[in-house]
Amino acid sequence: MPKYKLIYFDGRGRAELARWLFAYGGIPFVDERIDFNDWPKHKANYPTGQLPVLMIDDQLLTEPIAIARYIAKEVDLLPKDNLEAAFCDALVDNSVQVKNGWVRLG
Ligand SMILES: N[C@@H](CCC(=O)N[C@@H](CS)C(=O)NCC(=O)O)C(=O)O
Repeated sequence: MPKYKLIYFDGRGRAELARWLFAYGGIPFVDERIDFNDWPKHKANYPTGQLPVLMIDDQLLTEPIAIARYIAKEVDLLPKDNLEAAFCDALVDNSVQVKNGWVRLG
């Protein structure tokens, strides 16, 4: 099994889904949290200048939903049937749109 390190700020936010999926699968991971006050020192080290990122051994994966989809596959939560999997993607994409609208209002 690869070594996983999830890097985010000290909050739930866009990393919590990944944490839940690791917990669901019983997969150990390093839950590294950066103090937001220190963020300006770190920002340039990340390809998109944003968090979360997931280190998979020495490879770096950006984008919270891509990270969640990857872990969901690793813990065998995705249907094998492509159409069933597309229904899951549609639900996730729709909930992201709802969340984005809510964040904009907040
Ligand atoms: N591209 C990501 C957004 C990631 C994001 O906005 N991360 C925030 C924390 S929740 C961040 O890194 N903020 C610090 C910054 O932009 O400098 C998505 O579409 O979900």
